[in-house]
Amino acid sequence: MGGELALELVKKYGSESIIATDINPRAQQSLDFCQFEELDVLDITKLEDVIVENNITQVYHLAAILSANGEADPIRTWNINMQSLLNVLDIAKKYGLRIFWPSSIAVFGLGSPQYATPQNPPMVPETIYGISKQSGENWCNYYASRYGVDVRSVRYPGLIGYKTLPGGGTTDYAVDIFHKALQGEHFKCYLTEETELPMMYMPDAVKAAISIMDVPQDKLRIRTAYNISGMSFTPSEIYQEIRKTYADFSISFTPDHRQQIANSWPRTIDDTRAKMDWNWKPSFNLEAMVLDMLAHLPKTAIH
Ligand code: AKB
Repeated sequence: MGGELALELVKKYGSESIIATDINPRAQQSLDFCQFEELDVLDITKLEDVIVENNITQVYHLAAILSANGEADPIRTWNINMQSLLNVLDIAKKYGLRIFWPSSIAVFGLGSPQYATPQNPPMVPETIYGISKQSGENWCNYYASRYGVDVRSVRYPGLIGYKTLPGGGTTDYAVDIFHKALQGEHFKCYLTEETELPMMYMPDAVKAAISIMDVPQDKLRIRTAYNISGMSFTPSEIYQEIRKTYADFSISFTPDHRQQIANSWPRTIDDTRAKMDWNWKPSFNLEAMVLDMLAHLPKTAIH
């Protein structure tokens, strides 16, 4: 999501005002439209230097290990996801920064209602990623109420975009499926055909981040993270939508370990509070998203 968010921020504030950072220096190649710093978010000294030297006022802290990859090394996932957030919150407290930090539908678990999942149901996440996001939400709320840190967050569903390949999430199939359709290959889906999950098209995800950062502070009554909804669909439904353009596209379903994670997540999300507090409204449904993906993907270089 970082590259697409940085691009929108450049359109809004100009390239001189935006610094993208990545632990991997090669990321700079795809971020040549703004400033770039090589940065490991666990390195709090360098993080502080970059912020102070460049008079940074807002930080969008996106770095995290996602749900499926996180299970391979839970302690590393916890350390990276939590320590990076704590570094950012501590520096925000010191310099009065405004922070965006994304949470996820992974905060919910088997005990949460699966349809129209409300803002604050029982939440016992099944993955270490979900545990880190839920703890992160509580840290954000704590820094906001105890120190007045202006931190803002949303619970993203699976994100679908054409500019980058997905990176270790449970919802990644919904991006991979487009690449297979375009390459004329058979798609082996790792979830069952009826596994419905909440999803969002990348332009809506970027819009959510930028618009929650623009809302006057007193409108935001939730400082953990807001539920936000885009669309919900099953593998079978997105396949049928893609087949309207690629009639010969074929699919088979062989659930793996990611099925268990998906089973513990909501099917649909109730985002009433986000609508009420900051006028959240997504622009893309399944049909519009598929058409837009298929229009852009063939022309896009994947990094
Ligand atoms: C994942 O699948 O891990 C992410 C998420 C829903 O947060 N896309």
